[in-house]
Amino acid sequence: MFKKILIANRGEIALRVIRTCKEMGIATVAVYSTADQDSLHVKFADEAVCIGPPSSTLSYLNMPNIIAAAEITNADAIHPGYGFLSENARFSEMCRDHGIKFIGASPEMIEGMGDKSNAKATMIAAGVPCVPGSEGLLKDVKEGKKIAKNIGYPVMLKATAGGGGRGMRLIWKDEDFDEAWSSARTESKAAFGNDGMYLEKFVEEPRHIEIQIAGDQYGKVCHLSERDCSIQRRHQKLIEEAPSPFADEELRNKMGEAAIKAGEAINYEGVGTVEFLVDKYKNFYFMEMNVRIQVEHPVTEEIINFDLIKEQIKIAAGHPISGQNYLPQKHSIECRINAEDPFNDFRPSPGKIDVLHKPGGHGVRVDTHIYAGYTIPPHYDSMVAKLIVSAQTREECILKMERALSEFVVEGIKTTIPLHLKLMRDPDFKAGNFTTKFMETFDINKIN
Ligand code: MV4
Repeated sequence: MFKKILIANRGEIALRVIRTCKEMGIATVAVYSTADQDSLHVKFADEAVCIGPPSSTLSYLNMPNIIAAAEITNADAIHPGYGFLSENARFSEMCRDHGIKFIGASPEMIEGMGDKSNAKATMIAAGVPCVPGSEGLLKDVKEGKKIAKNIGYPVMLKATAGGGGRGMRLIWKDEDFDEAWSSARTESKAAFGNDGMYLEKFVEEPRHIEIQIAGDQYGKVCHLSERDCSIQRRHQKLIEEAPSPFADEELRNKMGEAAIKAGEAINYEGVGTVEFLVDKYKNFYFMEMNVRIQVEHPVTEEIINFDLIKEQIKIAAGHPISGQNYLPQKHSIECRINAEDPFNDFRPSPGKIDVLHKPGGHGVRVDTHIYAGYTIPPHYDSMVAKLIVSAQTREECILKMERALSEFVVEGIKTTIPLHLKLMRDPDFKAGNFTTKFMETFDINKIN
């Protein structure tokens, strides 16, 4: 087992990893920017190294500085958390070259799954259901139009280097193809330095349901049930839950088996997530594979009573997985609390937290790095806490979340807590009646 792990991240996930390391008897090294000097991850780690100024590019994305921090502290592994360098092939390679274990995917895996068109081709070959569309990249606009006519409009034009909806265009008719093609390519080239495009039939009003998997160094892959992440706004998830209110036992088993096939096809090692689009008929299609731990991993931990970070570290150290699948024993919901004003177009609201009261009680978990007196710096992601509740049924879970949200007091900044309270009281949310379009029509000022 590793003796010392450097955590190349900040905020709640840095703290989350430090906690598991402590429980495993592993020493920890925090890295921090000058804006994060007073952060809890710095205080709770055994050692801390400043890696640069506030700007992420110069600190949390500064690969030479982070490698140097690992070398001077003698860390034998680096945990990247999510975001930042977690899916950076060059960083994974740098770790390998310096004899430091990267607790995440190999450079080859990151590159293979980071290219969406390539990932899709791999999944088709493995027999994982995918949305009908182009076979690989489109050669030119002419080929795109021809395939669109064949599969039928509406179609989705997607950037192979994309993700989070960037470089993606929904096209309803042939006349709109040229404009979508050139603007998507320009956007994609500017954002990723790659303008490769592929095409798919548009899946209308889908749900976003993803399967958590784990694979070990000996070729064994298992699934750990699904999460429903359909409640999102502009590709930012707001609420995640497990199990999905839309999934029955049959869908769960089918999607689980497809995700295992996906993991086996690429010899996946570590914890990962296979994302699917699910239509109203319960047809499901591979969308993307995430080769990192995700923000929403706690809802899976809660329903199967399992520490995913511990599993991730054990797999990286060469331990075998048990090989069995894990089915939901409970229901769990996570609300992402952001320092944003939900009444003012989600405008960021960094600043000093004057008063803080975190909710507690049975089945209530708060993953956060904030404390009373802490100042949220303006340089990073606006997520400041994850409120995770679990109960025997979805109905109890929603009531518990409503109770926990009503106890959560954060003064000094605006947060999305009032939005979540409204969502917990929404009849369609309560009925499990939602798709990825839910937030487009949700009105926070609506009176139920
Ligand atoms: C789609 C789709 C409908 N049909 N592909 C959005 C981000 C990227 N990962 C893929 N996305 C979508 N791909 C086809 N063929 C709809 C979306 C989509 C979406 C997917 C998951 C969660 C939220 C979403 C919001 C808008 C569009």
